[in-house]
Amino acid sequence: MTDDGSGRRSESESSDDQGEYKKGVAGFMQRAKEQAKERASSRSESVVPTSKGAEAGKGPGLDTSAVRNEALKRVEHVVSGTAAKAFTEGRLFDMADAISDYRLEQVDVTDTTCTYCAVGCRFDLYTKDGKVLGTRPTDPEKAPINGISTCVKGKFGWDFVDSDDRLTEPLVKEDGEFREATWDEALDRVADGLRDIEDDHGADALGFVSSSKAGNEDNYAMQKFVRQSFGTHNVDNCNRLCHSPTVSALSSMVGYGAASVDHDDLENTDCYLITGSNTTENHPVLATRIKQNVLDGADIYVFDPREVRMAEFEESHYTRVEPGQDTVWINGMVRHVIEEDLHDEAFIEERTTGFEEVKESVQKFTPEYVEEVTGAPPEELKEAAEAVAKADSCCFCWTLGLTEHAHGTENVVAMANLALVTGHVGKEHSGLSPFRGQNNVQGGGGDMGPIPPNFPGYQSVTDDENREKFEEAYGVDLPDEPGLTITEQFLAADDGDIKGMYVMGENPALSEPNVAHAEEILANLDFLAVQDIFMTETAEHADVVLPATTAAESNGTFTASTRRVQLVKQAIDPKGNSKQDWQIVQELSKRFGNDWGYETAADIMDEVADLTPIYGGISHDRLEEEGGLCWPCYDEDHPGTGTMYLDEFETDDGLAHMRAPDVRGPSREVDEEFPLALTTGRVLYQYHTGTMTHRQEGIMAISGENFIEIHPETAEELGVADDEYVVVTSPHGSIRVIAQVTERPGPGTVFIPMHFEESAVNLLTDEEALDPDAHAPEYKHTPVSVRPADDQSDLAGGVAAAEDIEDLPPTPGASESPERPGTGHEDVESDD
Ligand SMILES: Nc1nc2c(c(=O)[nH]1)N[C@H]1C(S)=C(S)[C@@H](COP(=O)(O)OP(=O)(O)OC[C@H]3O[C@@H](n4cnc5c(=O)[nH]c(N)nc54)[C@H](O)[C@@H]3O)O[C@H]1N2
Ligand SMILES: Nc1nc2c(c(=O)[nH]1)N[C@H]1C(S)=C(S)[C@@H](COP(=O)(O)OP(=O)(O)OC[C@H]3O[C@@H](n4cnc5c(=O)[nH]c(N)nc54)[C@H](O)[C@@H]3O)O[C@H]1N2
Ligand code: SF4
Ligand SMILES: [Mo]
Repeated sequence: MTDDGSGRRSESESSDDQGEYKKGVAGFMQRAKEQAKERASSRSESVVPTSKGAEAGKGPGLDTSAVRNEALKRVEHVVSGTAAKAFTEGRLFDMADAISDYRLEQVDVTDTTCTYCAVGCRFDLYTKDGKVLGTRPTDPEKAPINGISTCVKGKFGWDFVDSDDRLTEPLVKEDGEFREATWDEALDRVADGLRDIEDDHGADALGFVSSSKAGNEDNYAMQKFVRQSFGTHNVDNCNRLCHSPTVSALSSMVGYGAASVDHDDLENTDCYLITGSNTTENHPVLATRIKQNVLDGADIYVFDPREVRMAEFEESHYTRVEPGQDTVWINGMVRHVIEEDLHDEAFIEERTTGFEEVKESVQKFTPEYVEEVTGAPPEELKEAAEAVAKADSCCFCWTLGLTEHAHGTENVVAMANLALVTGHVGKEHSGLSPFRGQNNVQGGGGDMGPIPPNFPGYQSVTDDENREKFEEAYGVDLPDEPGLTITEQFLAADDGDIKGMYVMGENPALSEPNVAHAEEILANLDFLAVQDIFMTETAEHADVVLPATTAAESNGTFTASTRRVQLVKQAIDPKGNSKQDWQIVQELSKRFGNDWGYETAADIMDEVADLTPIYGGISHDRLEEEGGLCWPCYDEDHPGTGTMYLDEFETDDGLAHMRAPDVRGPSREVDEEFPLALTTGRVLYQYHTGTMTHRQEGIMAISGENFIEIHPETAEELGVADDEYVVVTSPHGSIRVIAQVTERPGPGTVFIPMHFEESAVNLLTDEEALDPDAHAPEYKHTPVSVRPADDQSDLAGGVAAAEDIEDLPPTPGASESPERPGTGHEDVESDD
């Protein structure tokens, strides 16, 4: 670490480093260019893989036998191959040259953690004069999760940091227009705005949204600000829209709403059951690790309504299921396991409760019944159930395909039952593995307590002892009931019960369900403050906009999907007058009479450790020394916990509690008017509402346009052709997108990604169909109709709210054939 308080280290600090640097960077660039030239002649991999690992077999700890090399090449291919397609040779050479140009001068190198997804890859950021030049693998000891690999976003997705339209000054709205303001003026306006509402309507008329993109320290600060200054628990974040059903099911069944496995378990298990996860596109580096393990002999079973790339992987056993019916096929597997006497009786007896109830409840889910409801062929269901039960170890992996339903919690209950009945929880290389989403949704979105029911570390607000502890620490009285979740905050705002909101690092104007309505709600608030790195669709409605720093300009920690807490280090100075999230919140807190006096993010982590048993032994110093720690880590001598529940579950009686899931299908079935089931999600190149990836030219060139996947049979019935525009209509609105006719979804199911504001898929989704326990929306099932667009003026411009569908004016110039960017769809299909 250097003395300037940032995490930067200089490559020319010591003569040893200097030598290594020349050899390192120069050699790396040379190899990259040579490889690029070699590959330029072959179309599909026309550009360079940039990780050392792409030179197959040279990674640390890897066997260099020919077989192994071939295997590694195949798995690395996904990562480097897609990177190759996303970036032109010119772009890569620019980056190579940018670093080479500086090679005789000082280049700053900072080891840090990726800002995109929760896999938790670490790497070195190369920076110079406030610009991110590129990334390279860091010391593998500091990156046990990814070693030398990163995906296309982690590798190249950094242009947004230096983007011209970054927010660099606080902005206040005057007569409907934003103007720059000093920090003092902007923060005073925020304090006054919030205080006025509190005075007139009470603190419960305020809603706060914290950020899973920001660090643990930022989120700790946010929840403390909300609870201490306003005495409310109305603080939530995007975990609600994502894995809240996972948290709700697992916390009641096994103790913590988190993965029970660590990265080592995930890389070395004997069997995977993966469902509702497009792992290759959304957790790419993890996907390569899984594939490598499968090539080494592990079994893999994939259940998904779409034949995602993990399903196409040669070694995968893939079963297509209808969307929205997961409890049915999972219960069917539980039934078959018990029927075949493959359940783990000793484990069930010693470590669980509820088996008889579960056994009874699954009786009706015969393979034939399962086939009728979900389409899963009986032989495939039985084979998967038997393989999972017989495997020495097994990881049960899921993401949003299970959770984003109006019955997501029940899906996860069913999945946890299967894992428990087969005895695959609480032992090495086995366990429950929800792949978490945002870079820091595990830590910032949950562990740090910016959620209505819990203080940091899942200490319930309804428990008197916990509450007293935090009341004393924060010097306030706090309610003994949970506050409002984000989805409830929007519904309450619609009813006039929430009057003001503060949104840090979230873009609900695009990511909430039924966004036409969500935007209307944001626009009608008495007061809205937004703290972001860009002027988002949400920020446009704000009274005050506060400029935050990106991960490249911040110090702190992110907690990966596998509960591993890792350092994030400041590599460049904040752009303009932007500040780190916790610094902004600390300044604001002063205006409510609470002077926290934190000087660094490390100070905040020390306070977290004091108040939060599962983070009790975590400090920035230890993380620097040990490279990362998995919670629970109770004290300074505790080594952290990789595999959880080895001895007992974290429930009152130490046992896992199975229960019969309540089996419900989608809240609204398809019908004559809306005959197709729409499921929504992501593509490899893009990230959520696009604030970061839309600023990356290379990405936009190949994945710049929204699309809908339609099965050929369905397309024929609808009279829709590949690459032609269609209008998609739900009970909430319509959008116009280009059709990609493909067998990836089944007949009757269509898929649209969530990344594009001009034809936002959330104009179609429903905000009232929520999971009753977790309040997650039903993003994975919306009944829709699809028709060919009449001509190019039909819904040109992309969108219409339900009431505007009848009479749309033609868009000028829309009849000319537009130059369109790619959808990224073709490339994804041909990879692998
Ligand atoms: N490139 C990229 N990576 C990301 C993100 C991103 O925006 N872009 N976002 C991050 C975040 S926050 C998250 S939460 C994760 C999400 O990671 P995923 O959950 O993998 O993301 P989705 O694309 O929403 O994919 C959901 C999967 O569920 C399947 N599915 C749909 N409906 C059903 C159903 O009813 N049942 C079952 N069993 N499966 C179904 C879909 O076919 C798809 O395979 O990704 C993270 N990683
Ligand atoms: N239809 C449909 N909708 C969905 C989903 C789906 O599958 N289908 N998935 C849901 C899920 S799982 C999720 S997680 C949500 C994601 O929804 P959001 O969280 O709203 O999406 P992002 O675009 O990631 O928004 C993050 C915001 O944080 C800003 N930001 C980035 N870094 C920082 C930082 O360090 N500090 C601050 N202050 N701001 C920062 C970005 O500019 C951006 O505006 O979407 C949900 N919506
Ligand atoms: S897999 Fe996730 S954490 Fe790793 S480089 Fe890609 S986006 Fe970043
Ligand atoms: Mo998410």
